[in-house]
Amino acid sequence: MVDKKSPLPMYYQIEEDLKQRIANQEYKTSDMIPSERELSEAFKVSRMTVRQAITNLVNEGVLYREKGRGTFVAEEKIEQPLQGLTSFTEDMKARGMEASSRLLTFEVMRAPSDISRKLEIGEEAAVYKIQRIRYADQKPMAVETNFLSVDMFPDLSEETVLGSLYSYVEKMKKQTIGKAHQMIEATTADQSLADLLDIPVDSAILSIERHSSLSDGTPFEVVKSSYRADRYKFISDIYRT
Ligand code: 16G
Repeated sequence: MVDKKSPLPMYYQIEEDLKQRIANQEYKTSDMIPSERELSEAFKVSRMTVRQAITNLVNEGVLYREKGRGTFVAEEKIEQPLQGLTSFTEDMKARGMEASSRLLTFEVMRAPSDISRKLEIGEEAAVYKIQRIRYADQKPMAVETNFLSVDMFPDLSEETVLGSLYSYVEKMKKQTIGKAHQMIEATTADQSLADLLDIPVDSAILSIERHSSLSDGTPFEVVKSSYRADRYKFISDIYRT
């Protein structure tokens, strides 16, 4: 409920009330929430105020609107810690979800110049270009494009990359993965990415590039990933020094 005497803005109180109802499972994932008119009557506030609260929750990814249908409770975002160099397969397993992939591309090509530079291999050396849609419990989460040196992993196969690439590097190739440098930026989905991820065109995307090295410092992969921003948030603990 809202408290008209509180110094907190009404729309903010409504947001908190709706979030509480979602946390209590009064409104569950995919449930339609009451209409603006119903909410404005229940909270005894104007429809404008309700609309502002709902818009804020839509922008936060807590709710989503469907044209002509109503407003629904979104799935909770996956919280991905920024510490720890983990694989998609491990991340999903840690959450009790099942990781799977659809292979879009598996080809050997001459390395584009930025890739050969980042992998520290000869200009135009052969690299694999592997493009996969990554699913969590059968739902598309990301599209990833990995580049790896063919010289380094001559026996890499389509079958292997349908499973975990990191498990192949560590368990089959007996290499130790050391560290990665990662960049995250905001972009939007074009038509083809939107189709692959099953989201509307222009949806927010977290665009990530990772350069990973073995423990001896040898670069072994360059990965460009597009993660659904409606399903993912990256979190980290930061310390004041
Ligand atoms: C993650 C990594 C990606 C890595 C992949 C290996 C991010 C942003 N990206 O998706 O760089 O190649 O895991 O996963 O976290 P796999 O071992 O399941 O194939």
